[in-house]
Amino acid sequence: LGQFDWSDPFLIESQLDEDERMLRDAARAFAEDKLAPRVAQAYREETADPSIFREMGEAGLLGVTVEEELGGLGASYVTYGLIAREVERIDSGYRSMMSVQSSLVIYPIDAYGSDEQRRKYLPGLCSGELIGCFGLTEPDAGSDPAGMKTVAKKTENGYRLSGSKMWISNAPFADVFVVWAKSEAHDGKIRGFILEKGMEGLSAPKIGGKLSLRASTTGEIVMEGVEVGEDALLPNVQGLKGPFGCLNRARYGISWGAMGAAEACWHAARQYGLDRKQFNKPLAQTQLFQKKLADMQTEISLGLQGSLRLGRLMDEGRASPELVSLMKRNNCGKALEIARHARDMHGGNGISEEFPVMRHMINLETVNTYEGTHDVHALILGRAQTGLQAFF
Ligand code: TGC
Ligand code: FAD
Repeated sequence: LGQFDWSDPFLIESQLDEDERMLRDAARAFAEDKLAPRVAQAYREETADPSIFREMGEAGLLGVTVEEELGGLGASYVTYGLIAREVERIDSGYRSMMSVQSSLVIYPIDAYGSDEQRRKYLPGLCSGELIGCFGLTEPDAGSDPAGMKTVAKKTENGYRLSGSKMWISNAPFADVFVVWAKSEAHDGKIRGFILEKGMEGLSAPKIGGKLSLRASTTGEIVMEGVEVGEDALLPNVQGLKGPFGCLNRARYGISWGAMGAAEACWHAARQYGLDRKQFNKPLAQTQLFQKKLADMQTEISLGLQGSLRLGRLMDEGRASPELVSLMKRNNCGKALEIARHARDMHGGNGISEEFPVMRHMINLETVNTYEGTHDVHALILGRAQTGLQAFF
């Protein structure tokens, strides 16, 4: 039998190819050099530095699956997941900034856009010179996006959009807005539109007072009769499968990212337990502490192995949306539980910003809610195995 690697029991490292390892290492170096030094202050002051997008772009972390000619790397979905894990090891908010840009803005323009739209927006979005946001959720339509009220009315040369979006990552400093609306000219079907900063009637006020994901900026999108041309419509998709096609990719990335945050908490708790003595012995030499570490190790190893399998299936074009739900739900829920334990294992120090555990714990509350809540993904899986929908 082989050697046990406590930090990588399934030997995931040996299941990656050389390119995947190289890009993962570059992402890790970027996260440690550029993100880790800023995170405590960004979190405290609830500010996201928009120049992070350009830095991520320079490091090749945006739109990695897009073809090279349009600014991407033509890399695999496994690579995308590995990058999400490294970025979220520092903070879920930074991964959020990245995954919205890559999966929710670059992806729909690439997959559903015209050649002109792809050429116009993708190079700038991949380099981080342009910042994107994705507007699906509304004040009265969260888990049930089919209930959206935003409408696009036909005009002589295009469309007029009215409505508002809520809880939109990156919106306050976004240049490019991918917005979903019911289009009267298309029998009320949901269509995607690309809006640009500065259009008349378009504003994106910041949502302040967030107690979670404070290193990422979130806002509303307010559309008061925003006039766009025919060229703003994403021509190649209609219906909810448009936004859900994007969510499949983002949810997959989150399944890796949440495990990155969980690993950060696990490693921090292990080290803390080795360093801190109570009752004349290291905390790590107590049975309760070791049980918690064993549970963390087990769930993280299984979660990472599951995400890797899902990534391989995505690269082969064989992944189902339900499997994405299973991994997003499992890994977010498990990561949140792990972060709560890690916080506890740090004792009083666990509430200090000097240690990352409480920040991860609070962030993971959001990660467990957005992109489909833990319970909504349970209903998706329940429907898939009983044939009975229990949403309404
Ligand atoms: P349903 O009847 O199930 O489906 C309607 C149409 O959509 C298609 N579809 C999908 N297509 C591709 N992938 C998927 N995952 C799909 N899920 C559904 C489906 O085939 C159908 O197509 P068609 O052609 O037959 O019309 O729709 P429903 O209204 O019953 O949906 C229910 C439910 C709960 C599954 C769904 O609405 C849901 O998943 N709700 C959660 C909403 C959500 O995830 N919102 C995320 C907003 S974006 C965000 O949070 C970004 S945060 C990012 C960050 O900062 O990192
Ligand atoms: P609700 O749908 O009102 O759910 C409230 C509770 O009810 C949850 O526990 C849910 O599980 C439960 N529930 C709902 N329906 C059912 C049911 N049928 N049966 C049983 N229980 C149910 N959205 C975007 O479009 N773009 C973004 O960039 C974006 N970024 C976000 C960033 C942050 C920081 C946050 C917090 C949210 C973001 N969102 C974004 C929105 C996010 O996707 C929604 O918050 C999420 O989908 C849940 O919707 P809701 O908040 O309206 O909750």
